Amino acid sequence: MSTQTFAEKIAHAQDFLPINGTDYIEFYVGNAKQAAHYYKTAFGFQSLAYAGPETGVRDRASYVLQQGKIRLVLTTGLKSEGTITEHVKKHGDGVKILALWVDDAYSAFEETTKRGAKPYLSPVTKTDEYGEVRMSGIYTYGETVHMFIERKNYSGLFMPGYVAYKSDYNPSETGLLYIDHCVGNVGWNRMNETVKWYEEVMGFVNILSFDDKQINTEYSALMSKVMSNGNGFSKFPINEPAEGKKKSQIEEYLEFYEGEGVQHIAVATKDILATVKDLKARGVEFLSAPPEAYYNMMPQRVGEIDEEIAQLKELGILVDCDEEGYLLQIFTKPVEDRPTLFFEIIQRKGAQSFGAGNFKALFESLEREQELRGNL
Ligand code: TYF
Ligand code: FE
Repeated sequence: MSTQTFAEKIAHAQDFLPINGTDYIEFYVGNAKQAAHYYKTAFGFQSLAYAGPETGVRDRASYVLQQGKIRLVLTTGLKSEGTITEHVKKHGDGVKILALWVDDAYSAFEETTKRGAKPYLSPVTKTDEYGEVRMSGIYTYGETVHMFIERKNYSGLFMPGYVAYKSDYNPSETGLLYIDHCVGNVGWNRMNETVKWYEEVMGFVNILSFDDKQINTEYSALMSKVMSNGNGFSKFPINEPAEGKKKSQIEEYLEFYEGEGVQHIAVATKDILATVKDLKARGVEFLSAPPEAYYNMMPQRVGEIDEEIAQLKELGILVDCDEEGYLLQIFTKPVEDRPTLFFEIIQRKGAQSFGAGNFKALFESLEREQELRGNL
């Protein structure tokens, strides 16, 4: 382990692409109305904005939900033909767009495409009575897209083209605050290329790496490298499968998603005990708790923590530490029938790492599930 702090590691990042954080995450799904209901009911997202036939959009319907600083857009195609429906046919429900809040969407497009990014959307300015939003987009791994959103002068709910999504059904929030990181799974031997892409095209730096020796347990094999921008607001770990005793969980993802894509979205809370209790009561399914031994070892492994271990154990929450502090995390089961996208709930207490010390404990339970699906 390096002794450099997180701040020292990201100090080398380049600043041709200033990013203020995640703007929104857009899912392409088979039924956006039901997906919106699920994210409201199960995760406590609030109704924000809507676009669809009622607002003059003929080919799609999009529901925008918000909680803390997190915005989710759930989009479905309304015709058998079209990019949304085709995306869903191939990948199932999944993340299409990781949108980044930038200072300048035009320069973001120019700076990244001149460094080799494949264009998705040339810069456009959209206006309504609340001001203007400027946006552009480029492809990252697979069919996944980074949109650049500039909203300096915009006071509307979401962006031009959307109206208020009014609903009488408003379940309470669950304490989700912001996107901590989003992880991508890439194909065999695609790690180096992808890391180089984030370095060269986005000006990011590689702040952490785990090779297949560290993550090649009896249970799974993968490599992971974390890419971060210069202020740490935008963090994209990348996973590549590795050869192991059994089929890598990353390979299982690639088969079922039929390509590269977003593996998990990590959302931050400042009270993981309350958040996870609430999510469980609403029917969110988490990976099974690690074995008893994991919690017996915890005082030795992570030292003193604020939380009661008995409570962590009851909820199956994992703890890991680094030189700067500790973190608490837990992973949901995949949120679709294909074993693809899942969520992570994370609370940081100083630690800026990602829980590598939990890999083995997690993989044990992940692969208990993989085995049940007959894919081991
Ligand atoms: O984003 C990441 O890289 C971590 C990976 O028990 C991870 O979420 C996976 C499982 C685990 C700890 C960390
Ligand atoms: Fe994570």
